[in-house]
Amino acid sequence: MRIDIISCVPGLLESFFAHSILKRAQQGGYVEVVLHDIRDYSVNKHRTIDDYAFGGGAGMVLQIEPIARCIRALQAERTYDEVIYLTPDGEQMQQKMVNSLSLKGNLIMLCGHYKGVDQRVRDLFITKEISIGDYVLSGGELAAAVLSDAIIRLLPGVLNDETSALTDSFQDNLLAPPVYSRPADFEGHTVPDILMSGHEAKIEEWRYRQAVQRTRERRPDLLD
Ligand code: 6GU
Repeated sequence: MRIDIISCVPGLLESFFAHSILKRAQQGGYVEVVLHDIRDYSVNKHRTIDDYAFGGGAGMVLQIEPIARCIRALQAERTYDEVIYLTPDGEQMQQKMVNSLSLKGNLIMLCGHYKGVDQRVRDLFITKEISIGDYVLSGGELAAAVLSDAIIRLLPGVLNDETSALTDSFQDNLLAPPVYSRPADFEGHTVPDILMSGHEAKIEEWRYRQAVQRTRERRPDLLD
């Protein structure tokens, strides 16, 4: 999989992709993440990428020309399964959506900024619009980081223990059960006996019941 992220502040994302699991995923050849600066595709010598909104109103709008040039340059090199625009008025990101995107080949993610992008970018180039929740961020970069992270960790081989993504919260509409590690006794606070019993089937059953209980308490909407 290759993910091309188009942004006017790509520097925001550089260190994010250079660490931990995302770094290993790229080094292991499971994914290639390429950041693009919209300004590099500006059509004038001042390298401008935004302008006032027609009809007036506050806020600048990202213009269509630099973005069109960038997307077209990418599409001339390879095919993309989706051209995603990260925007608070998009479809809300869910694990199911992430699972399906993790099965795709190449993705473009366009990060909005200011008051948004010229509507014609969305009409002409975008195949999917995604929001990461009902709150407003100052740009789409963090949303692109969230979406990329959620996708990349699902790619086969990326996680050390391949089964661990299967036991994530949300993967079966249940929150994950509690986990414990050493020491078995921290200042009198002990670990549930069942986890120390070595009885695998009983431990699985306990975890399942904990997951259901936690979901009922915290996210009853998931059980509907
Ligand atoms: Cl994708 N972008 C921005 N700017 N704000 C958001 C968002 C995206 N998702 C939730 N809030």
